[in-house]
Amino acid sequence: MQIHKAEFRCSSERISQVPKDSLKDIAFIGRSNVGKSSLINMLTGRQGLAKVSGTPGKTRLINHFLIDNAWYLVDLPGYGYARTSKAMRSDFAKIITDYVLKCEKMHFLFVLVDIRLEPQKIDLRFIEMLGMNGIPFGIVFTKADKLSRTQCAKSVERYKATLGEQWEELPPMFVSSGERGTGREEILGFIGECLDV
Ligand SMILES: Nc1nc2c(ncn2[C@@H]2O[C@H](COP(=O)(O)OP(=O)(O)OP(=O)(O)O)[C@@H](O)[C@H]2O)c(=O)[nH]1
Ligand SMILES: [Mg+2]
Repeated sequence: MQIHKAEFRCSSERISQVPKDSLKDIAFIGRSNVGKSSLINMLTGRQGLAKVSGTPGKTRLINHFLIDNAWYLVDLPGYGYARTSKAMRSDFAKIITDYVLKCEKMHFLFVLVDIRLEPQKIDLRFIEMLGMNGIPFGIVFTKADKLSRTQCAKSVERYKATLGEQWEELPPMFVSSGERGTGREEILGFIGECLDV
């Protein structure tokens, strides 16, 4: 699948504010700073479309980007950012869980994890919550440019082994680099199948 046009549509503080059309959302979630916004820019080929920052906690709202007038890419706030106040953090948690569990537009969710890290409790807990609630999701490993190909493969195997302890079926997995454009075709191809376009 190709993306010809990508435009910012709106930022929502709560799910009652998301666009009220019947177009489907493909959303991106993960720990703060994992590379959600960078991945959206890489997929759309538009640097600067989603705001990227070295400071964690940059994305604070549900951001809808309209793609080819046909579907949305959705940039979500990161979870697990320790340096925001407790109240702020629980806000993040609510906005995320509300969107993921209750928003009817939410069609497929990519959970992003940093390929350099061993499986993190917070991600595993989030993935478990998705599984329990029957939310369709896949995993995107980010920042693959920071490791060698062999190290990347090892990291993915380690993740599969960890998830395999709990799950019979593994979710689809993709290796990506926002910097190098790695994984673009695979992820877009998968989204195309998912949207049936
Ligand atoms: N080397 C490398 N750096 C990356 C990659 N993706 C993101 N980064 C860097 O990681 C930092 C965070 O990227 P963002 O895309 O803003 O991360 P985010 O997940 O949207 O962060 P929040 O909005 O704060 O939750 C930035 O400094 C990016 O340049 C990647 O694939 N490779
Ligand atoms: Mg962001």
